[in-house]
Amino acid sequence: MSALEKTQVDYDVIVVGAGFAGIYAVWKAKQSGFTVRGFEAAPEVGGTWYWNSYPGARCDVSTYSYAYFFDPEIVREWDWSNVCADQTEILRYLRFAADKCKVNESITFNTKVRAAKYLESEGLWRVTTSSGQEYVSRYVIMAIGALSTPKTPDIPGATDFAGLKLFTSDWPKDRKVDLAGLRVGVIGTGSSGVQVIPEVAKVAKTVHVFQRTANFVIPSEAGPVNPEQVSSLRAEPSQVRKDLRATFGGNQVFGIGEHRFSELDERGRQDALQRAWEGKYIALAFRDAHLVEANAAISEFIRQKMASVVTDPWTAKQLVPWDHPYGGKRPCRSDQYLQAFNSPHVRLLSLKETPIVKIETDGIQTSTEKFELDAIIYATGFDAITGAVFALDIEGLQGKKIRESWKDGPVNYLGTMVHGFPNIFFPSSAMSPSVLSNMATLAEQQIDFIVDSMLWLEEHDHGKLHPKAEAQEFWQKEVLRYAHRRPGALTTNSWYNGANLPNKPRVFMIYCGGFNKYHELCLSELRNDFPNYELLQTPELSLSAD
Ligand code: NA7
Repeated sequence: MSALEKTQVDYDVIVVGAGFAGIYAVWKAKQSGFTVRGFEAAPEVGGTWYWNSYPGARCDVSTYSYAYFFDPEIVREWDWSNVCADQTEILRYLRFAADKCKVNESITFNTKVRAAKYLESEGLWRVTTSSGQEYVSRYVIMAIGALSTPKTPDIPGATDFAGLKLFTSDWPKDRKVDLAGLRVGVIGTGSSGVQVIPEVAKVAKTVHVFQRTANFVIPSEAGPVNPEQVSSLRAEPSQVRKDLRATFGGNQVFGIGEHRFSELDERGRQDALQRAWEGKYIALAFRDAHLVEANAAISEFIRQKMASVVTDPWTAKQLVPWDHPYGGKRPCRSDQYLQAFNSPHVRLLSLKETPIVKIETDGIQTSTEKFELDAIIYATGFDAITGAVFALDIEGLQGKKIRESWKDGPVNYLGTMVHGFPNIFFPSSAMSPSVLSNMATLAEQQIDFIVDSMLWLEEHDHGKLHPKAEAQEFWQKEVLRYAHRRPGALTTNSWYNGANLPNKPRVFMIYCGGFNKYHELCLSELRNDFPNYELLQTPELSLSAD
């Protein structure tokens, strides 16, 4: 009896996760003639937009780009209420898209995948859920997200607190959280903290914000949608899709400065900065905004703007990020965050000056003061990009675990496939344009690349594909080469490079060569029969030493 006869294949494709990428993956794979099963830990679709349901949660990429464009009907039938939609609206949108594409029937909800093991002699994957059920497939798409494994609070006494403990990354869904009249502490001032703090300040008796590192906070692009813009998107969605893939960031930008930094005198630079501020394109105030000197001018301009909003001089100084350039950490967007600190019941604590000593049953003790609290909100971030991969037990050729392959940091080729792990794909993961691009555009582009790769394999005797070790090494160098060019990428403590977790390898995990370039590289593999990959036939023959 042959190996193939021994193991029954349940599905051609297993898709793990039902966020932006997972929903599209299930649809696209089905459309392409594959049998598909999706697994999702949550009770419904949404991914990030399901879990992060804290008050104030909002996308800071505009809905003109942060949306699906594969289906003209979705584009034409959905009306966004805001240029930057909030979490409730994006979740409704994803439900709508999933219904429209009839993907729910192909997804098993409330089911976490625990492990995926490559059955080498059969060339198949065995996927195990946390309840122990096993399914065998020929391909696996790990659409598990880049920011889906929250960081556990690493503060002494965190479990002792007897009051209300809330996490922005897992906000309660079964009840309305009422913070009215409560004394609330918020730990963390990244995008989630910046968004939740003003909302909490609207109802709480007091808000104490425990800040470890200040972040750049610039005005939001949120506001009423422009009907003309919407009409133009609806006219030819497939063209929009193409156009987005030809941009540097996978999104439409609000504007870009007319001149290079180097062409202008000091007066001209200040004028350009002010124009960009008013036009909401401050990050692109100059044509060469990516250069260190231009970035330094942009950073300084934003610092001044931020400080000017806050009345109390000490608080203003603490809220301004002096220790990194703009873009070194993920910039936050809000029109209410800095302003909230002008309210008498909102107080900033700088953990650089007075660190938290411990959390106690009734509050937080810093090195100088005790704060009695009714609720603590943790907005402390994620084990970004690699966390979701390591949360699974993934075993490839010759029993090698992905944990082992990635022990010094993630390695892959074109951000989707890992040497030694045939026919398993990782969209939205490490070494892709990832979180420095528009994740919705990326989801569609990567899933197209992945499904086209699977179709190519179908035409090549159902072979198994994985990148060559040398292609992976090349890509690692390429990611680093572009990181060197990005101000602050290698010098700032950020979750972009693993610095937000102790013992995490310090590796910059995002490809910054541009979405357009990335897309072209993917297409070139498809057009040239995957020159940087190894095609294995069952039984597997080789795994290059790495
Ligand atoms: P972030 O951006 O990682 O922010 C987490 C914040 O929590 C950040 O200010 C951290 O300070 C702070 N933090 C983490 N651990 C601690 C401890 N132990 N003590 C004090 N402060 C701490 O996560 P977000 O959820 O805000 O945003 C993630 C992304 O989600 C966002 O960029 C969007 O893409 C959506 P630090 O900077 O590490 O000093």
